[in-house]
Amino acid sequence: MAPHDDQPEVEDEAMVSDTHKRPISTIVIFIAMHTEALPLVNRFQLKEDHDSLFPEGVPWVRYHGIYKDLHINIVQPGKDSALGVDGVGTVSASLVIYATIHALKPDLIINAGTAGGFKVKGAAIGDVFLASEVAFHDRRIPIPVFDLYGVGLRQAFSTPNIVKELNLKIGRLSTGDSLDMSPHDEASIIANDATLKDMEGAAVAYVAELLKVPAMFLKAVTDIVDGDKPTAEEFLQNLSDVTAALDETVAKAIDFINGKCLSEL
Ligand code: FMC
Repeated sequence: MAPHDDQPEVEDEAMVSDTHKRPISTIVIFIAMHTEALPLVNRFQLKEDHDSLFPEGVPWVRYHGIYKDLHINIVQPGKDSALGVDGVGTVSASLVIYATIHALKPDLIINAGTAGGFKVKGAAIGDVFLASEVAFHDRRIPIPVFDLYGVGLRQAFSTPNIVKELNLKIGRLSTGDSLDMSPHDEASIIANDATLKDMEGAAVAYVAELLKVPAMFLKAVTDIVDGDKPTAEEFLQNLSDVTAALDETVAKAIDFINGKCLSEL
C-alpha cells in the first residue's frame, strides 16, 4: 500500500481512541416492543419526539430526555401501519437503527429486549443476559464464504466492568425472523453455540458495525426454547414480569455508564 494510503487509517484509529476516552454523552436504546420499552420511558421520564428525526409517515418512535449527564433516546419500530402490531424482526430494526445513527451519531447503542433462552446453556425465565457475540440462524447460504456472511457472527462491544458490577450472565445470541424454531434453525443455533434466541440482535450489530458505533445487547429470558411449553404462550405469559427485570438491569447499566467513557465500561 502506498504511504499516503495509510494516513486515513492512522487518523481513524486516533479518532476511535479519542471517543473511547471522553465521557459518553448520547445513548440510543433500541427496543422492539412497546411493552418492553414502557417501564424505561416512565422511569427516565422520556418524552415522545413529535418533531420526528425520521422520514414523514413512518411509524418509528423516539422517546428522549436527559438523565444525569446522558442524552437518552429509546427508539422503536412502532406499530406496523397495516396491522397495528409492533414491528419486530430484523428488517425494521435495521432501518430504525440506521436512521437513528445517521441523525443522532450516538456514542453507544444498547439493544434491550426479550429473548428465548436455552436451559441446557444455563438460561432460566427472568434472567437478564449480556450477549458476548451475535449471529444469524436463518441465513443459510451453502457456498464457501457466503456461508460465513450469512451467519454474520459479530462481537458485541466488550463491557467487562458492567458485567462485574451488574453480575450479569453472559451468552451468545442467535437472531432470526421467526419466533418459533424450525429444525434447520435449531441446527444453526446449535452451531452458533447460542444461549439466547431473538429477532433483532444480529441486525442491530450489523448496522452498528457498518456505521462504527459500539453496541451492547441486554436480553431478558421470556421463554425456554428447549423446554416443554409452547413458545408463543410462554412468551406472552412472562412478557410483563420479565420486562420489569429488563427495566431494572437497563437502569443499573445506565447508572454505571453515566460519567464514564467507553474504555471504562
Ligand atoms: N425467539 C425469538 N424471539 C424471541 C423469543 C424467542 N423464543 N422470545 N422473545 C423474543 C423477542 C424477539 O426479539 C421479538 O422482538 C419478540 O420478543 C417476539 O416477537
